[in-house]
Amino acid sequence: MKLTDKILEGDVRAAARLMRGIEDDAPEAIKELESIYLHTGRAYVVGVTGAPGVGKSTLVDALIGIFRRGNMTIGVIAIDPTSPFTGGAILGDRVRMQQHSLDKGVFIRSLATRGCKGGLSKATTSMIHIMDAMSKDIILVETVGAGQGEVDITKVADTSIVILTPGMGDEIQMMKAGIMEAADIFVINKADREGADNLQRQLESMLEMTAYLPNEWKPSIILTEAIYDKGTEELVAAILRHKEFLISSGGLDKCRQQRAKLELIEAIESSLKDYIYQRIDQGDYLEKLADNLVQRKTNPHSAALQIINRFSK
Ligand SMILES: Nc1nc2c(ncn2[C@@H]2O[C@H](COP(=O)(O)OP(=O)(O)O)[C@@H](O)[C@H]2O)c(=O)[nH]1
Ligand SMILES: [Mg+2]
Repeated sequence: MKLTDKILEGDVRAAARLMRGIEDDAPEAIKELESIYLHTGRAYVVGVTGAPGVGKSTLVDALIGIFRRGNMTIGVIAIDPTSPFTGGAILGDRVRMQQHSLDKGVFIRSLATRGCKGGLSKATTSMIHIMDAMSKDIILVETVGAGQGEVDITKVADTSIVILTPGMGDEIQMMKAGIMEAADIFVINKADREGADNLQRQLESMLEMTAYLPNEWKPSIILTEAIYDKGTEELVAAILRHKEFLISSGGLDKCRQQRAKLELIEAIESSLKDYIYQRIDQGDYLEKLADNLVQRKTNPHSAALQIINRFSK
């Protein structure tokens, strides 16, 4: 039986094997994804973003519990660029989420950020497709930061959650990173700590400065205490409200069209690169052009155009 068929039946080992292949950039795995893709488009993707230590994993863990009680199946992708696969944070995530490890309705996968030639955003998209094909209803993607580094989670998530905590000064950082526009839901986690009200007021006044049209989503602000499972039901309600909004406003279709276009553009770029490299590599064409660059006989942009002209004939 083909790997795809097994994955469609929910075979966890087959899925893990394909994911490993994707991380290794194995050609068979990439081929397999072509058939996987045709069985995707059902899952709802929720991005959970925030600085290290704000409580993303704790919150994801709580969300899994609530969604499972509602009989939804869950996929989790944990990405942490600061630690390798066996490193502290991810190991911690594993241990924390272990209570769900015997639950067949939950599939958790950490994504190593090193040694993935295809790029992290491509790998993340592939993981999402595989979990989608496994018929997971909700896919939670935990990632540090947005708009910085390789993974721009807002590009792959239907609902983007940005987590802040009182008194960390990350409010300011987040605003700088342009994260304000990216959040569909703001979570103030560790609301048991001093300064939560203050942070809430800051966020509210920032949102008030933005003029939202009646057909636009105004981000929600939810206070949580993830370790005590407080505010988490409210967060799930906010996620479902946002989902309903996207469906009724036609935003979900638009969002998915944009995402498909983005994936197409990425595929064009990488196919084109492969195609040209394969042909160029047969001679010392690149070396000669590089020599010309060193001697300043040409510039990289013109040299690139020269290559494109040569291969478009
Ligand atoms: N006081 C308090 N601590 C929390 C809360 N949520 C998480 N933590 C703690 O914050 C630390 C970092 O949590 P973690 O989920 O690993 O953060 P991540 O790096 O964003 O995934 C852990 O020690 C958690 O127990 C909360 O609501 N209140
Ligand atoms: Mg974490």
